[in-house]
Amino acid sequence: MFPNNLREIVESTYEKAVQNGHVKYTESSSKKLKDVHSGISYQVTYAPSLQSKPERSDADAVDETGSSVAKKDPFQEPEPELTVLEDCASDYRLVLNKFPVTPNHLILVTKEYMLQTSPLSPKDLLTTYKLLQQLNDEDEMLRHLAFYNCGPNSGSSQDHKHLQILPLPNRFVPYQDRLCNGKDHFIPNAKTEPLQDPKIPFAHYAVPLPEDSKDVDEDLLAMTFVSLLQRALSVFQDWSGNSSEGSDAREPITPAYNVLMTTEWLCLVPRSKTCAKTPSIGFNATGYAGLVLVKWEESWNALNNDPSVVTDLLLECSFPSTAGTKPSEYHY
Ligand code: B4P
Repeated sequence: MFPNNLREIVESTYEKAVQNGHVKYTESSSKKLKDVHSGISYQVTYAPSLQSKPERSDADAVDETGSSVAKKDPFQEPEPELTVLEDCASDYRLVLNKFPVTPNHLILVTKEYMLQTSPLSPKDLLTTYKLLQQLNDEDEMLRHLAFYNCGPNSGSSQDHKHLQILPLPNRFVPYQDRLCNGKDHFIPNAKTEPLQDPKIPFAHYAVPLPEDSKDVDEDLLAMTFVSLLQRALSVFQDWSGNSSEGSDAREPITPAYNVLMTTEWLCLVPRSKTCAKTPSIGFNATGYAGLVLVKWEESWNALNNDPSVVTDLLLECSFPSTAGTKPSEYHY
């Protein structure tokens, strides 16, 4: 499906693009932290130079004359210097992230314009899985995380459908690894719930993927994804007070979620908002693997003083865990 030397192509395209200024790499410092209450390991990355980067805006941009111009879609015609594969499984392009904090950060972009609010298709899922397989290197202990920020509250800033792929930090163990380790693949159904770590306070729906990659195909990934999406949509249904429980009606929240995938597991996290207030931190899907990007010194200090703050902030931007509760007949 992909060239055997894909990693070399990625690395050489990246090095060239940094040298010629097409990739704007952000310097940062990182620290590993552990929240002993939830058991989550975090890698917190501090990048103060991103403070000046504007937050997501749905308004049109303004040109030098002050006139409104339509927000540009950077994935419509990706810069050739950032393009790793012009054709990826016919429907996609593989490009470098123009503003990475981690080297070799990739984006899988649909050739045809599709919305970032649409669910992942069977082909999106299998192409991503195959890319992860191709990029991972057991001998070098190199693993990758793929993620999809779906909907504005999930931390996405671009509306053209795209998944992202990041090398995981060396020896970093996301909590999903522990949760899924040694367990067989299953498709959650009315009787079997996806895995959630009872010590983690926010909702996170995980399923181990088959150990033998030959068993992984579009159908298996699509059925697994849909079963996780059903759980996430039920969270929004309950939130708006439409469930049989008759909880007080609340302001509805537009459904948004993060999808996280490695070759070992698939995980989905329903999201309520992008940014936590105090201390101020925005999260995309990477946060829900334990990789946290911090732009402000006050936030960096607060997390270093007490890593359990990260878990509290992740909960603030998502929903409480549903571990141990059975779905009702009214759920999706
Ligand atoms: P989105 O899904 O829409 O947004 P995002 O990755 O959350 O990044 P955002 O833009 O909100 O930036 P943030 O300050 O949170 O993805 C769109 C992606 O397209 C972005 O990654 C953007 O860089 C990229 N892009 C925009 N214009 C482009 C162009 N012309 N060509 C190619 N790519 C283009 O984060 C700043 C950076 O750090 C982002 O790259 C983000 O992905 C990365 N990041 C965030 N958390 C991280 C973590 N924990 N570890 C490593 N990197 C992290």
